[in-house]
Amino acid sequence: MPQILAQPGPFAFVPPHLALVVIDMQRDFIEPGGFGAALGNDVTPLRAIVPAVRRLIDGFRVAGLMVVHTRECHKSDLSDCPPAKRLRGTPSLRIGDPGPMGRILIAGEPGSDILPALAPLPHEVVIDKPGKGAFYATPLQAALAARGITHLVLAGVTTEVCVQTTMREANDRGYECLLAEDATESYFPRFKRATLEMVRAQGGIVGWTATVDAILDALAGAASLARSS
Ligand code: C5J
Repeated sequence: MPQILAQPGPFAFVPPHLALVVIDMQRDFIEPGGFGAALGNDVTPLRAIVPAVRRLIDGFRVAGLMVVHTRECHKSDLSDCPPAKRLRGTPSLRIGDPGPMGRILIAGEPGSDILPALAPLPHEVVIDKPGKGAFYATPLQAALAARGITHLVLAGVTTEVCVQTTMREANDRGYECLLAEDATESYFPRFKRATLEMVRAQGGIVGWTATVDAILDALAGAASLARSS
């Protein structure tokens, strides 16, 4: 069985059952004027992972494996945004308020778009999610089940919020999960470091972590194994 060189140990997978889930690489989190910036964050560190996320997506596409993209966004009438979520944060610019990229975190507004460099292909699954986790109130589990997916590689932003929440949701649903270390980022470097440590602690209590290079090497190795057998 192919393996990714990971921590706390090798991550074994069978290629057709492995999918990539790219979390919330949206303008609202990564560009100035969106939700992330409205919360007072410096968004520039998040932009730095775009090339690594792109390499990962390309590797999965070349291998013919499933790629899923998620977007954190809400209906325009905010009926799927509980006040407990909307009223937290900065009063000056809340979810649904007009901002430089349209209404903040609202589906269909320019800010909720995935960055053009990482745009989904027409056949790829795009999940709009009202929560931090990608399984809550979405068809993600059904989409993965329809393709027989059992193993997930996760990437995207932010590491300790939507990425970690999704990874924990997936772990509880029985998926084997690996977080791509250099294809995820946080506004807070120490939160990213802590998340990576938490995930792989205690023998991989939430899953595995590995670099993009290690993941791509394993995908290439699996492809050459398939060709030679
Ligand atoms: C946040 C996310 N940080 N995509 N969303 O609110 O991590």
